Amino acid sequence: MEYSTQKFLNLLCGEYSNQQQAIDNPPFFAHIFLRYKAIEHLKPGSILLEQSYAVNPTKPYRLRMLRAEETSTGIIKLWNHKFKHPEKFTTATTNLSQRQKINQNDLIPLEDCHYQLVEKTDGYHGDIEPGSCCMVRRDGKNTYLVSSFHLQGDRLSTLDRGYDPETHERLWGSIAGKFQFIRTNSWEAKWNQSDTSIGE
Ligand code: CYC
Repeated sequence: MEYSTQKFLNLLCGEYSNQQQAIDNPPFFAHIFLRYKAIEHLKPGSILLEQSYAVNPTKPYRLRMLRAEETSTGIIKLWNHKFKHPEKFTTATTNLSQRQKINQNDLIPLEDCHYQLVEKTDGYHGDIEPGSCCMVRRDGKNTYLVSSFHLQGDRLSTLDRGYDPETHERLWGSIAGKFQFIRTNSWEAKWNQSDTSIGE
């Protein structure tokens, strides 16, 4: 893996909470935990992302596999995947034996939803790859995603919103701006295989 990708993943991996924001602004921001955990036995750069509500931390509401890869232009690309059976991996971020059961066949690539990250003087900025249109079906409607991500030190902020393809009206996502997380715990970004391995 490229040094810059490793450096980004070293910073990213860990647990995050937006507790302060949820306390300050309860009607607009649910209290959420994020966990980014290396999946040690998969290809280097493979990360498990878990999102859960603090009121129900053992039942994540979203589970994704992100795979980081550096492009020739120095941009870090994150390939996004969902799980065929997320209910099989609800404790996988913290439970090694459950995590070890994840294999390539459990994953579904989310086409046109790849992310890209650029390092600037004030940290890492990310969004959906330019030119791609990530369609998200929610509440029976198709929407296109507009998303942003910023990681600087122990602060991570995200904004995900879905819009109607015809009217461009916002159909879901935060009304009151970005979710603002603080990293509460850091985890190693380390994989079993060497970088040159072709294993998945
Ligand atoms: C959707 N959020 C998405 C999608 C992407 C991201 C790519 C569409 C594909 C998918 O379903 O995964 C965001 N992907 C990212 C980001 C990175 C990445 C930021 C960089 C690490 O690789 N999102 C949040 C809030 C939470 C939220 C904490 C608000 C409650 O960051 C919600 N994201 C959210 C929802 C969707 C979504 C509700 C629509 C898809 C769904 O229903 O799961």
